[in-house]
Parts: sequence; structure tokens; C-alpha cells
Amino acid sequence: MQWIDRVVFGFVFFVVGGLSGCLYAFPLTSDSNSDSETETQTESDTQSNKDTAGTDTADTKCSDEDGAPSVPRSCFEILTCDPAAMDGEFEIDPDGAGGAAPFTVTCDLSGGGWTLIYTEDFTAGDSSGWKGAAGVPTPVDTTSSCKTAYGEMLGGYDILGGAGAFTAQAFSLRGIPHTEVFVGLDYVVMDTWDAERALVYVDNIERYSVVFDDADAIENACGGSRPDIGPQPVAIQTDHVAATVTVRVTSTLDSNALDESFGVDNVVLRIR
Ligand SMILES: [Ca+2]
Ligand SMILES: [Ca+2]
Ligand SMILES: [Ca+2]
Ligand SMILES: [Ca+2]
Repeated sequence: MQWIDRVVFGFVFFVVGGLSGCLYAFPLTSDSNSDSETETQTESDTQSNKDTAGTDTADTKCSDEDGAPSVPRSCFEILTCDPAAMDGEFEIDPDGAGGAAPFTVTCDLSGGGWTLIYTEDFTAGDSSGWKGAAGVPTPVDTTSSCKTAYGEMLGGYDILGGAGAFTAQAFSLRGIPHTEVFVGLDYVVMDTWDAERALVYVDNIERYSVVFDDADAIENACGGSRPDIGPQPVAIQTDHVAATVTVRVTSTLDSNALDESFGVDNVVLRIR
């Protein structure tokens, strides 16, 4: 009969334990939001989960349970919640209520819900964050004839050329949830390219590789005496979820930047 004792004891233990568990989980009533209704302690209101009805349910990404708009986490979320929303500046809060404070971003909604991270035409001479080998900052061409021909650009004639020369920047994506990145820029090709490649890497992956040769150039616009091909549009769109993205612009040029060179202009970085 000993097994029966054990079974009975086990059953009693189970029931008491179960009751104990139930009692422990029983709601502790309060009225934390002063709406004259009781809530459980585990349902205490948070800013992201407002509770005027006394019963918490999860907020949707577009609104809290009461239907009030939530601060969106990204431009893509703005477009998802309101397909008629127009391009412009919006406040977003990538980590939701609490935590980091919301901030203002520029949204390209007509183009598919992109959050603008960076845009630069170098007209003001600002090349902040762009660096080459050994962390040496890349200057903006503000003086050469190529600046006159093509406008201010990052690097360029007498600045970017020669084996291995590059300019790169790592961008923080500010905690904004996303699944894609877009990198747009003008790759400016100048002087005696000899069937050499213009290269753009995103996170160390080659995403643009095009051969240029000065035999294809029509006119000598600037810099050295050989013809120039000038600005070439680069548009890279790829899957991306990481918190930062690094853009690196380089070439397979093998001669110095007075003989053959490249520059970077009109950089746009956005995510969605
Ligand atoms: Ca926040
Ligand atoms: Ca420019
Ligand atoms: Ca030239
Ligand atoms: Ca060469």
C-alpha cells in the first residue's frame, strides 16, 4: 500500500502546489491609471500600452489599444500605418516608449517608406567621417579644375588615386528597425583610366564594379590633359538589418591621383 500513500501524498502536494500557484498568480487589484477600474499588478500601464478600459492588450504598431496613434519606430512604419502619408519630417521612436527619446527624421514615403540617414553633396566642403587608409580624413576637392567642372566632391583630382586608395565611412543607423539599405552616389571618373574598375563596397561586400577606360571619354573637362568620363550614378539596394553600415569607395587604379583619379559626390544613405 505504500505506493498508494505516495500517490495520495503526491496528489495532495500537487493540489496544494497548484492552489498555491494559482493564489500567487491571483490578481493584485489596483487602479494605477485612475479610471475607476481595477487592473492586475502584472497589467500595470505603460506608456506603450495605455489602458483606459481597465484591460490591457498589446498595442499594435500603429496605435495603442485605445486607438491613439503610437510614435512610429521608422518611416516604413509610418507608411504601413498610413499609406496616404506624405514625404516630410516625422518624429520616430525606434525603441518604443521609454528608453531613448524620439527624434526627427526625413521620410521618403512616396518612394516606399525610406528613412533618410545621410545625404551630402559636399558643397559646403564637409567630409566629416570619410576616411582613407590609416584613418586619414578624405578632403573635399574645393580648388581644382575638376571642382569647377563637376562641383565640389569628396576626394577627386590629386586626392584619390593610386593603388588601394579609398574613402570609407561607417554610419550608425540609430537603432531604427529595417530590412534594407540603399546607397546612392555619383562616382566621378577622371583622366587616364586604363580599363580599370570603379568599386563600391557595402559592409565589405562588393556591390558595384564597373570598368572605365579614358578611350571612352568624350572630352577633357578637368584635371590632367586626358579625357574625363565624369560622374557615374551608383545605386545599391540590398538586404540589411545590422545596426551600422559601412560604405567604402575605391578602385583598381594603379597610378597616382594626378594621372588618374576618382571622386565621390551626392551621397544618399537610407533604410527601410
Ligand atoms: Ca524611446
Ligand atoms: Ca558636389
Ligand atoms: Ca582630364
Ligand atoms: Ca592605370
